[in-house]
Amino acid sequence: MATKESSAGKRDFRSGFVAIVGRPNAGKSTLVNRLVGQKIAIVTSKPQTTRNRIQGIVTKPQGQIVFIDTPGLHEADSVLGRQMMQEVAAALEGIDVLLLMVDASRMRPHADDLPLEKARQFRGKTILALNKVDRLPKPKLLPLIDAFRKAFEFAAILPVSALKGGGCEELLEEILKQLPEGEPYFPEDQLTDQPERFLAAEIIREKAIQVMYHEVPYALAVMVEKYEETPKLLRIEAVMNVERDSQKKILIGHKGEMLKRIGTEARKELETILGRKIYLGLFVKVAPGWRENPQKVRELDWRYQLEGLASELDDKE
Ligand SMILES: Nc1nc2c(ncn2[C@@H]2O[C@H](COP(=O)(O)OP(=O)(O)OP(=O)(O)O)[C@@H](O)[C@H]2O)c(=O)[nH]1
Ligand SMILES: [Mg+2]
Repeated sequence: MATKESSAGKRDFRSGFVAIVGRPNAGKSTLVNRLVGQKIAIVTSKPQTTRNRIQGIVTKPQGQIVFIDTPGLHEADSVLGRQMMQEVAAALEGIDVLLLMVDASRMRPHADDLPLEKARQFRGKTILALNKVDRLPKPKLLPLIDAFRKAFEFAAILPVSALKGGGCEELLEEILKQLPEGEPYFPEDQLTDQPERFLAAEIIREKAIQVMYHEVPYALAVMVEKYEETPKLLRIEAVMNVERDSQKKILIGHKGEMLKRIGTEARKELETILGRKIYLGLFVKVAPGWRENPQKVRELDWRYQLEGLASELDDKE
């Protein structure tokens, strides 16, 4: 009988997995960072920034939500693009709630069928987040909600601003309502499933995308080759792979200025996130046409690298 109270308390706790799916640039990664309260996913103004699914874990007294950030939905025209769309499909497996996100500030977002198609295929509870409402004139909001309501039977439609934070608490509450009762999946202080060394690779890629233009951001893949704790600092060495010599030249810049700038910005941000002094060494390599090479696309994927690291450790034992 003594357990009655605690088990009753437990019964109130909800937990589950929620995939965030939408077009590139809708603000999915911005939302995950905002809800988790720390940067775990990179954000840029250019579409197709996220390439892998990344878990962001939010633990509240009422429950735990494991968000899965995903690459933006698009018609893939490369091996990399198809792999990104497979990441979205994999993210949808076994989730409790689908969180569809659209950029509400765009022209006629309700006329875009690709995100709605995902919702139709999913068949489970789907919440719609209308993002970037900070950029939407108020009179436009209600007609937009109405149009989406007619297009699909959402469990809820919520206007949010992932950037400014508006509506985000309400969104969390609504998601928690839709989750089943259950135990947390992760310790309450865990924020992501992504190892630090891959966050480091992503931060470097973000800084490069921010200063690059044309095709260079899309042709870039960053691999951390060394990640060593020394008594004084964390030593990171990373290779930035691009597809062509011309892209390598742009990335290095005049007298190496561009590379230096990317390195400095990445190091500073990583020092803030990881709370350690960091040495960051950056190298640029050409991996010709890697986005069209299935083997290369696999090798440059952090999950694949993680398997490699695990077997390296096994070999040493
Ligand atoms: N004004 C405004 N901008 C936003 C909001 N949310 C995100 N953004 C901006 O939209 C751009 C894209 O944001 P991301 O979070 O990278 O978008 P994403 O959906 O993850 O994009 P992909 O990874 O390419 O699929 C960035 O410039 C963000 O700052 C918002 O609520 N309001
Ligand atoms: Mg993203």
